[in-house]
Amino acid sequence: MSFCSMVGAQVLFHGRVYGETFPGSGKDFPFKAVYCFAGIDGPNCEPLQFATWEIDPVAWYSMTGPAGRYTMVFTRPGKFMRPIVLTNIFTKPGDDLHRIVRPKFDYANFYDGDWDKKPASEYYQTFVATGASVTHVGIRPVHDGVDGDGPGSQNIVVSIHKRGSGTPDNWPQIGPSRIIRDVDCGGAKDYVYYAGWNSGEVPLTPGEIYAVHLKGEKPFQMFQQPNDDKRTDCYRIGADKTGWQGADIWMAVGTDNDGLLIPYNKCSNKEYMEFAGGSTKWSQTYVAQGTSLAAVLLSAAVGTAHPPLSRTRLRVRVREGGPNGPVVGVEKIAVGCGNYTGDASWGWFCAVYSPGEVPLKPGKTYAIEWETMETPQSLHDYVNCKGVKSDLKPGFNPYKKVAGDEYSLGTSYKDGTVKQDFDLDMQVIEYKNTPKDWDKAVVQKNLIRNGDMSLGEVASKPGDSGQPAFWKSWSLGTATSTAYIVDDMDAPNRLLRVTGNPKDNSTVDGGFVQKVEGLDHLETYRLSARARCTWQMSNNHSLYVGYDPTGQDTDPAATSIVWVPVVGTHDVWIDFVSEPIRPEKDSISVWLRGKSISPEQFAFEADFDDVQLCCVKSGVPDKP
Ligand SMILES: [Ca+2]
Ligand SMILES: [Ca+2]
Ligand SMILES: [Ca+2]
Repeated sequence: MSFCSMVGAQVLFHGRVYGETFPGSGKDFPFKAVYCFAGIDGPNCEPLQFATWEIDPVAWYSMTGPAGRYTMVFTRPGKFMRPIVLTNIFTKPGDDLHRIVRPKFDYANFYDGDWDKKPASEYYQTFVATGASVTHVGIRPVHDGVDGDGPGSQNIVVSIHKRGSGTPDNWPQIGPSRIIRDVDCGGAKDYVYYAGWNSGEVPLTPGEIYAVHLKGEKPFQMFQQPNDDKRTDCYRIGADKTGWQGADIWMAVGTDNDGLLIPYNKCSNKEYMEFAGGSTKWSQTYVAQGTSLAAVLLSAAVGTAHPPLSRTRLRVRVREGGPNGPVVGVEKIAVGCGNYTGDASWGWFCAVYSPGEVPLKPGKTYAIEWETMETPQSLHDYVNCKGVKSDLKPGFNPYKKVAGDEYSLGTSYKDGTVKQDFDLDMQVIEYKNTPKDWDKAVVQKNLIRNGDMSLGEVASKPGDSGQPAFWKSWSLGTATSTAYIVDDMDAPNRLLRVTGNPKDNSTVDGGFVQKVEGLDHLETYRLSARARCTWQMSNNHSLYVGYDPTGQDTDPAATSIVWVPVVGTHDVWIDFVSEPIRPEKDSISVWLRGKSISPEQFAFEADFDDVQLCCVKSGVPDKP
């Protein structure tokens, strides 16, 4: 289903990408230059894109586009932030969603107010695993200038070790090492460096203790946060001191702890090194680990006479078995995000997927095929900053993976068919679990109180209306009666009933209302109920379930109430499920309504039971 044809008011996504500076600090750490993509379901929507700001307002993002069901991806291949994926973001025209997004690390300490005063040749930083394998490590060496201009450029080897006996230098290594090249922290240079792994390369057991080992060619220093918390600590090896540091160093460790898998990761922080070659189409094969795609990213540039990446779209197809295999799932559109100088543009293309749009079989080979969808028509008005007019030639030039970051289980294909002996610089993010009908998934916690109508003083004799707990009755018609009763056809089940027989221009029109508080404007909620009526639904007799996103529960005539007719067969329970509802602030009121304007041989009865309001699941699926 595609909502892209909608016009009119658009949706605004904005906010920040923040981490916590160190556990318990309560201070936000800004994630700069993170690529944000938001895409609607289906084949025909070009994703929105943005890169978080590096200057004030730092870590800020802002995207607008048409309403629909969005999947959002925050990632920066080649940098240390573990990607964030949000799903089931149901939006309507005019929605304004200000959201702080936070990555979920196994270890994160970004404190730069102190540092190890003496250089060490090796550091071991311990962490407690919550995920199944390591994919991201970020480090930030420092040099205080006391001993000159710093150690100069060097390579640092990063490896992961599982706790064993003795000090961490005796712990066994898990998975392959990575080399971070050209680490230089002299003078004012205190950059962040990164090493990555594909999911599964460095397997972890959640709950166990591991250490990230850094070994330089020359002694170096690290930012650190001194603390007494021995749950994590740093062990250093150096001329001045070998032993536990009583501090945690500036480091981030991202793992498969979020329902995502990254079977094809960018494992080096070196970017934009060597071109693969200009073409209108490129493919790369890889082996899936998850059950459906979440996002695919490709590092590429476009020519000087071509519009920038942010205005360039690629069609993305996933082919089973290899570059000539059948297309699996939905073909999507990728958009670029990155750098633009006015006549040169490079960065990353990304297509985003909701769970199940491209189903995958773990262990099977797939080809990701990228093909430009630009045409002479879409290019013809472009003029670059040097006055060069578009050459009307669509195409793009991907970057190769850099040396030391080869992908062994696949390769690339120029023009989608000509096999190459190198891999494209990409990142593939998958969902580990793909439950059926994820678009309907809700958190199984009923936010309505007494939704099954089991609580209250039930009507005990004719003429008594009873009093259900937490529900208020309301009426707009003079012939309305409301009652809380035992269903005499299904005792001892209790339900709410609206009844009456309108005569002499009177009407039955009323029901029950409940206000639900403590909700979140950033979430949506589904309302469900069952309802039953003694007469066929018509202009004379009708059942409604209503909701008011303002949360008001005093005015049944308010235009803010959305009344949805319950449609079905009379004298049979009808199941009702609403669309996702977004509260204007922090509450929604739920309205049950029976209406009858025509006298009949016997009374109109509208029954309601089992009302639920449940939060729509908007994260990554956590179960199959
Ligand atoms: Ca500690
Ligand atoms: Ca390869
Ligand atoms: Ca009941």
